[in-house]
Formats: sequence, C-alpha cells, structure tokens
Amino acid sequence: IHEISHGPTGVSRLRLLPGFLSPEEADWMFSKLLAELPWSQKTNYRQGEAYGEPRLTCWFGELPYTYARSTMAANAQWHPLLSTLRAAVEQASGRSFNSLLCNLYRDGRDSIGWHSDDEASLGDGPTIASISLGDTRVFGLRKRPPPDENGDFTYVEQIRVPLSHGTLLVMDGATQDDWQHQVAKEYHDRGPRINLTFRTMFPEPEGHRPGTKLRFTSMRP
Ligand SMILES: O=C(O)CCC(=O)C(=O)O
Repeated sequence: IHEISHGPTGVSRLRLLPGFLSPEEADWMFSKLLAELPWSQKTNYRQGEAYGEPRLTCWFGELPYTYARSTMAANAQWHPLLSTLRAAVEQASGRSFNSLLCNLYRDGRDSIGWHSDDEASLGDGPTIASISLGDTRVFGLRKRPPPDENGDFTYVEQIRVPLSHGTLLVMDGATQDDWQHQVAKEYHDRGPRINLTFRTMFPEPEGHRPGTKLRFTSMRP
C-alpha cells in the first residue's frame, strides 16, 4: 500500500498486488478474453473533431458510460469469466463494483494519454481496481499542479509503476482528484496487453450533460 500524497483533497492511495493471479491463471484468462470479448475501436471527439482511440475497448455495466463526448452503451451481459474476476477483485479490495471498462493495447503503439477517471457519473473519490494481463506496460502517474502553476505539469511529481501479467492495482481516496494517469506509447516492441478496470457508476445527475467532469480537466485521449 502506497500513500502517494496527502492533500489537497485527502489521501491518495495505490494498492499494488503483483501475482494477484498466478501466471497460469493469467495466461488462460488473457487468451480467453482476447478471443471472446467484443473489442472495438471507440470514436471520441475533441473540439468537434473525431478521432479513433489508440486502443480497443469494451464496456460492461447496467448504465452507459460517456467520456470524451462519446458513449459506450449499457451492456448487462457480463462474460462469465469477468463476473468471476469481479467477485475476486471485490473480495481483495473490500469494495463493490457495478461496471467494467476493458482496454486492449494491441502493441507498444497503443496507449492512453494523461487523464483522471473523474466523470461525475463515477461519484466522489472513486475507487478504481484494475487487473493487467499480457505484456508489462508502465502505468504513469503525475500530480496535478497547484492552481498558481496555471496547469503547467513541468515540475510535478511523477510515479511510474510497471504493471505485469496478473497484477491488481487499486487506486482510491483522492487519487482521481489529485493525480492523472497514463499508459504511454513505447518505442520498442510490446506484445498485447489487456487491462480490466472495475468501477462503480451512478446515474448521471439530473440536468447534467453525460460525461461531464467534476471539474475542468483534460479529456481522456
Ligand atoms: O491500462 C491501464 O492500466 C489504465 C487504463 C486507464 O487508465 C483507464 O481505463 O482509465
């Protein structure tokens, strides 16, 4: 358990469990999910311009999920293996989750840019638990600069966590308020990697446009 900062919003905490799944379990789960999940490339919008995400995704949950001006439809048909994994993650983390965003990084050129999981639909101080399968990729975190830095991240604290096959990472407390995270492109060969991010979604607040951030932040690229 790593407390990566205290304030301004509260304690930001990472819980890292390498070997949460044994290599054998992780191997067959990776192959099964790669073959059986309905992977597709989502189209997002930035300043009215459409762009395809540099990764494939799929969504499970009774509510739709909107981010970057585009919506993943509700999908209550959980793959049986994902239901089993959800129960295991709930037991390990002591939290419950009603939704799952799955990411597939096909190779080292696939990525996710700096963002926080802080849409209003995720509630205040959300806990996000993620399982990594496949090739190791570096999970980067950077602290939000204080307001007088005017959004300049040049001198902020950064943390790099390699997430290997079978690792569970739980982010909670103020992590989504005070930090951003990314999985950057790599310039040497990487095999495919699946990341399963369990979260809890709430209905969009009355009168909110779906996908609204809790505050103004950069959008998930
Ligand atoms: O692939 C990862 O480890 C991170 C995924 C992520 O940041 C997200 O789905 O919000």
